[in-house]
Amino acid sequence: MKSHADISKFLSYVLRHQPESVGLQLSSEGWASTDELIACAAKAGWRLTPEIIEAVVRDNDKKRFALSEDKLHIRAVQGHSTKQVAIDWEEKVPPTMLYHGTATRFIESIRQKGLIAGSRHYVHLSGDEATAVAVGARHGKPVVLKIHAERMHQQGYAFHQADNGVWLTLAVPVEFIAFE
Ligand code: HQG
Repeated sequence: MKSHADISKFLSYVLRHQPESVGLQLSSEGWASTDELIACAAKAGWRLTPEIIEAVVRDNDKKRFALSEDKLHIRAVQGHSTKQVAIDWEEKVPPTMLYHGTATRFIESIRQKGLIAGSRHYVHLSGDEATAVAVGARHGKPVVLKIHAERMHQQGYAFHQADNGVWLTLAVPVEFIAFE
């Protein structure tokens, strides 16, 4: 019996990163047909039902997924790396400061190159420091970088906010990062 956490990891993998690994097609906005997801997952050994999917979406700790109103489609709300997806985000004015959680081992490289998205489509930023600490701890000894988001925005850099509150921007040049 798979736990909701296992199913959430599987959904993150196919809805953000490797839909083709189970033969799934996503729209450019990231949506998959729920029925198709269930069929593709079944072939990969995952027994999902509309009820299980709804419960996983509802109970997910970070609200990683969204169902369409009619529940016929599902998507990950951020975090994508797959080329199938290119979300046409609305721009949003960010708060004065945002936070990026990373690990101490990346700091030297970040000092040189700024924050880069790597395999994902965007650099992920948090509105609060506590979330950033948790994000950084996934990679090692956490360190929180303060980002001068409002100043970036004033200089023409675009920001977006996913439905679960995560802030996204393509890259953060070094001059907008406060290392302390
Ligand atoms: C680092 C999770 C060296 C960056 C979280 C990060 C988030 C650099 C790592 C979401 C660098 C990429 C995303 C540079 C950036 N040199 N390292 N120039 N620029 N980095 O996992 O932000 O639980 O792709 O600091 O909560 O850690 O999956 O990004 O450490 O919202 O829903 O490169 O994933 O959400 O790592 O996490 P990631 P992230 P979920």
